[in-house]
Amino acid sequence: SGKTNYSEAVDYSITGIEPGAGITVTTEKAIKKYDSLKGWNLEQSSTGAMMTKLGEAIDKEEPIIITGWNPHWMFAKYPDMKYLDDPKGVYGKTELIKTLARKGLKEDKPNAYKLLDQFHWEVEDMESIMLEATETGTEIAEVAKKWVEEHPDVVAEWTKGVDDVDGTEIELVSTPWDSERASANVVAEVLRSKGFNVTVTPVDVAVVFEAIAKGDGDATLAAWMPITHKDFYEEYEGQFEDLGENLKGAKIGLVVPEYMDIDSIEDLQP
Ligand code: PBE
Repeated sequence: SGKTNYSEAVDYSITGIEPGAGITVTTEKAIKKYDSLKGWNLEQSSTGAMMTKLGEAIDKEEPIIITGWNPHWMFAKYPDMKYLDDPKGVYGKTELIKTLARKGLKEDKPNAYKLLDQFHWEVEDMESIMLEATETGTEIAEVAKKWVEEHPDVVAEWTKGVDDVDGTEIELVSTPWDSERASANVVAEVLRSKGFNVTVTPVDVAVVFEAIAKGDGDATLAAWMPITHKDFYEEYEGQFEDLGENLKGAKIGLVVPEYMDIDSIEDLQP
């Protein structure tokens, strides 16, 4: 294609995150679908390890291909990065983050259900929390609490028609990424302000879906669709209630530094 061949320099390897992530599952599909990725492998470890390797590669201007996504602070910290085009559409175009509730939540805890149903925010809101937490080294829970205090008008919309309760327990199940730690902690804080006794449990993606389907947890704000969590969603479809999106404009894909002379997954070489 006339582009630089980086295959040997990166050892035919995409630098990825945790084995259970939706983006990991999706990248395994990409490796099967693209001839350009024949013989490649996805190196799985953790989000923290991937970010460390990304930082090291960028310092030395070395090639690296990561599994990237928005919202995340990676593009704030390293603005000179690009998503590789995905002509086969394996990663989709844009993702929604959806709220799912266990069956029966509406009848059992109508005020919690109403608040969860009314919760939605913007990419910039979620990113501002993640960025402040990482830049200042503050716990996301702390930053989320402050965000809630500073946004009374938005919070008033989420709590419209929600009555105060007296210690009703509610369990949010979530994934361990910063994006979902931000949303879960914000909503937990707002639920607490209405008198709920809230637990946030971070687990693997598969366990999030299983817990909601079996009624072990009350709700999640962490379902990335239509691509990222498709397999999990379809496995349990009909066993949970889909409350619709709480955020629009998320994205997943393969991401590289701008200094790499490629634009598409098809510019990689087997
Ligand atoms: N992520 C961030 C997750 C969802 C949120 C894209 C790394 C994943 O399951 O892939």
